[in-house]
Amino acid sequence: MNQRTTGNSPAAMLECMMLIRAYEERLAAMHAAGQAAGTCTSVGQEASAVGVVRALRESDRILTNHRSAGHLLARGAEPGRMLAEVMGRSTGYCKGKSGSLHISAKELGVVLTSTIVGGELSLATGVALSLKMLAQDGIAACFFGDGAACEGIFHESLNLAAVWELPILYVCENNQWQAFVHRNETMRGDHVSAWAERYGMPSRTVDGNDAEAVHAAAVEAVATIRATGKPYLLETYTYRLRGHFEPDDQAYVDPQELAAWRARDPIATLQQRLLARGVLGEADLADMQRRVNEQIERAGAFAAASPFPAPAELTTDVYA
Ligand SMILES: Cc1ncc(C[n+]2csc(CCOP(=O)(O)OP(=O)(O)O)c2C)c(N)n1
Repeated sequence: MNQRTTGNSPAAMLECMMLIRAYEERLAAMHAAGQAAGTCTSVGQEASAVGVVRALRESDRILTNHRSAGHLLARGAEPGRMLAEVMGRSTGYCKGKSGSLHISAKELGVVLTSTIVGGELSLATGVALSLKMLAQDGIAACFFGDGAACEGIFHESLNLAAVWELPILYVCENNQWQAFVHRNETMRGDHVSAWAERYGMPSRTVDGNDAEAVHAAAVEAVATIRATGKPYLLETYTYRLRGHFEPDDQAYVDPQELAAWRARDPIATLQQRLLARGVLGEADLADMQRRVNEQIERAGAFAAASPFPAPAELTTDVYA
């Protein structure tokens, strides 16, 4: 099921978040079993991905970082083609040549996954410039981490976007970690959003573990960009519940901090809320989980049955 055009209701967002979790947990298990290459998961950050992506239009472009599976799946990517990509199969979104760290999907408007930390910031700013110069419909949405925000490229990009009045949504997924370094060691203050003020750019921090709050904030941010043609910085304050990459025993993480954020798991939070509101019953949740599991099973079978690229493919799609 391609969920691209359906669903920014809380229940639809929840199902997509459950799909992202199941996809990444499957991928981690496959890596542990030696069946797939390594990956960086976004477990714990699903509300941020779904809440923002489901506020975008089809004509909008997405540029993202090494934790991109949630952004792609929220945009409607097929889990089978994503798994195939990570497993190096020719049916993957980039014909099996990108792996998880460089995956893009032109047909979904996902221009780039950058594994160069912060690389997507300047490139997304360039995409926004081209949208403006060509008078095309749509805005650019750029996902990056708090670590990327500590790099010079963040400041240069935001300054230029503000001065040139570019239609871009910068989304800082502040997940508290920058590989194995806590953000307390690399920045003063808790919030990246405050830095936008220096560039005369509107910004906001939202609870990144609350899908409905993220979505409402993203809808407002996107509407502001469309109305003004100017950039906006949205910070989703969240937590990376798994390690930096697979495998990672998280021995460097404060167990109390981890436990506190686990208790605020964005999926369990939304499930409980929708149950309490009477929007969903336990049977509905079980149905959702069954559909998600079936999708991931089909995806795994599709990827495993897909061929590797032919040797002649080695030098095709090479631009430089
Ligand atoms: C330019 C560059 N420097 C360092 C790395 C190694 N590296 C990969 S991910 C990462 C941490 C990035 O932190 P953040 O931007 O907060 O994203 P997160 O991993 O927390 O999602 C680092 C240092 C890299 N890939 N690129």
